[in-house]
Parts: sequence; structure tokens; C-alpha cells
Amino acid sequence: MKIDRVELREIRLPLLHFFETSFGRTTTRRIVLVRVEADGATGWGEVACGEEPFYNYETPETAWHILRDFLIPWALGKEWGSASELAARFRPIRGHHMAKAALENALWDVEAQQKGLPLAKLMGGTLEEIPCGVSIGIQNTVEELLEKIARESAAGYQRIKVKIKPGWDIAVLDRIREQFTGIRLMADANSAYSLADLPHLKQFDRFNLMMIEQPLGWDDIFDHARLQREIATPICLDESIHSADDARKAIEIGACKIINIKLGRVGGFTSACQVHETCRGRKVPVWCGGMLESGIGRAHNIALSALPGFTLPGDVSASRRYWQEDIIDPEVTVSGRGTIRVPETPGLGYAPNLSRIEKATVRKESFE
Ligand code: OSB
Ligand code: MG
Repeated sequence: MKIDRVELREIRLPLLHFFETSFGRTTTRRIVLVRVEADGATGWGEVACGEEPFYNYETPETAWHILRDFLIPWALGKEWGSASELAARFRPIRGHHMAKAALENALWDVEAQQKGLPLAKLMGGTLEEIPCGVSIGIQNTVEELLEKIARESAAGYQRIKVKIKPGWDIAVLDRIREQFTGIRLMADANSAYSLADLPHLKQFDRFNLMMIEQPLGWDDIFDHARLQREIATPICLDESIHSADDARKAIEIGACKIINIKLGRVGGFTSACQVHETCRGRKVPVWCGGMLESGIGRAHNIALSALPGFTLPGDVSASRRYWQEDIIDPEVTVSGRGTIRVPETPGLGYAPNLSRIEKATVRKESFE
């Protein structure tokens, strides 16, 4: 594949409802999209970072810089045998995984089209439909949260994840379990606690959670291993796993029993498949995380979720939970059993809607 042209654009998409985590509230997404033209085919990728450097250090601005000044010049005009070669080429740049993933994943889209394969199949995906959960942010009141849980459970979603932080945790989980005894429930702290909170964190064991996600430091595995020895609830790591090596080390020291794989956080499909292999070989279940993606990132997440080790419901859910109108056709829909069908057409399996993308665009730059 020879990359003839790359286009960067930033779009703004207002969320239907604000999304709040322990690190802050998002109301409108700023999303950098990457469009790659190679051998007459067009591939799309999405930078998954947040607006502010709170989940990790990347922002739309840092991603634009790294793409414009390094990744795109390195990729442009060259012949690539496979998109996985881009991952190898990008290795000298430390970090900036979400910027790298957007370009690499766009080339995977091209490769899948050229090979006439759905992206999921190209990655080794075996599932025909993927199990879906939802991630529900911190709300203004507990009543609003309970209403949302009722609605999503009734819609068929297979597990509910709630965001927690000090002051929005034990009492909230008590209320949830009072009303929803049997649901599959988990909690995501996004690094809101420390080992000093150990007595507090031990109380979580009474809620029968499937797992607690990233309770401690965003860059920690050591303290998580300490914590996992003290609590029965399985720990799932998100923020602190950036590679298959990170996953191996975390599993070996007992820092987690489950791993959330995000394409952006680990640097793209090549790395995500390696993390998946590492976990599968050690019988550690994985699931696909989300970053409030538009349809393009969502389509990539669906393809990843089709790999056989993705045995737990992920955070990949219907477009209409986020957007008035998604930027792909058809939009992502979820069955009454809480599943998404994996597309069987070549490439992404969803068509980017160019006029909607154009309308949402606030800046654009082309590279030939
Ligand atoms: O920690 O999984 C997370 C959203 C933004 C940043 C971090 C996280 C999340 C989510 C939302 O939980 C998942 C989604 O619905 O896309
Ligand atoms: Mg998380």
C-alpha cells in the first residue's frame, strides 16, 4: 500500500448527555479524524483522546502535532506491506499512542478493503456478535443514575458500569444494589483512590461487583498488586496498560485479574492484538473499553471486540446513547439481547457520512 494522501480534521460533536468521571465532565467532544488514501482506497481512523490531558497526557492538540510533524511525514509516499509495519515504524516515538493508533488503524481499514475482508476477520476475529455493556457517568443525583440503570438494563445491555469517586461510591452502590440485586455490575474509579484508602476500598467487596476498574494511580501496577491481595473483587486495569509487556508484568505481579483493552491507549490494532494474545495465553479475560468515540472509532472497537479473548461485555454501545446523529451509516445499533452484530462487509463495515463529517469539521489539513 502506498499512502498518497493523508487528511487530518477536527470535528466537534455535542454529547446528548454530559459524561462525568472522577477527573471531570465532558459535554462536547473534540475529535481528530485521520483519512488515508492509498492505492485508490480510503481508510479512516479516530484519535481517542479526551479534550483535556486528564485520562492520559494526550489532547487533540498534541495528537495533531505528533501526526502532522512526525507520523504523517514518516508514513506518506512509502510502500507498506501491512499496516502492522506502521506500528514498527512509529516505535521510536515514545508514547502518543492515541495519535499513532488513529493513523495505523486507518491503514488497517485500507488493508481490509484491499483484501476484501471485514476488519474483524483480518484481525483474527471469530465472534459474529459482541456482548455489550454500558458505562454510566456520575450524575447530578443518585435518582438520575438509578433511572439510567433501569433504562439500560431494560434495553438489554449485559452489564452496567458506573463511574465512582470518593463521595460518590459506597452510598451510591448501596442504593444500586438495593434496587438491582441481580444485575452484572462493575465500578470504574479512573484512579481516584490510593492505598491510604484501603479500609474504604475493602468495603466494595460487599457489592458483588464483576470487577473494580483502575482504583489506584493511572501509572501504577505495584500498589494495585498490594490492593488485589487485600480485596476479593477482581481488579481490572485500564489506564496503566499500554502494551503487551505492561499486561504481562501486571498479570505476573498479580495487579489485576482482568484487562480493559482500548485501541488508542495501547497504540492501535497491532499492539491491541498483542495485548489480547498475552492475556489469552494466561487465561486473563479482556474486554474492549471506550473513549466516547464517534462512529469511526466505534467501528474499530467493534472489530477488535470480535477477537476470541473478548469474553466479557465491553463499553462499546449504541450510537444513539451518545449522538443526535452519528457520522457513519448505518449507525451502531444494539439488539434486545445486548449485542452488536459484527459487520461482514470489507473494511470498517460502516460508511463515514461525508456531509455530516464536513458539517462538524472545525479545521482540516491535507498532506500529499
Ligand atoms: O475509563 O473507561 C474509561 C470515557 C472517557 C474516558 C475514560 C473512560 C470512559 C468510559 C466511557 O468509561 C466508555 C464509553 O462509553 O465510550
Ligand atoms: Mg476506565
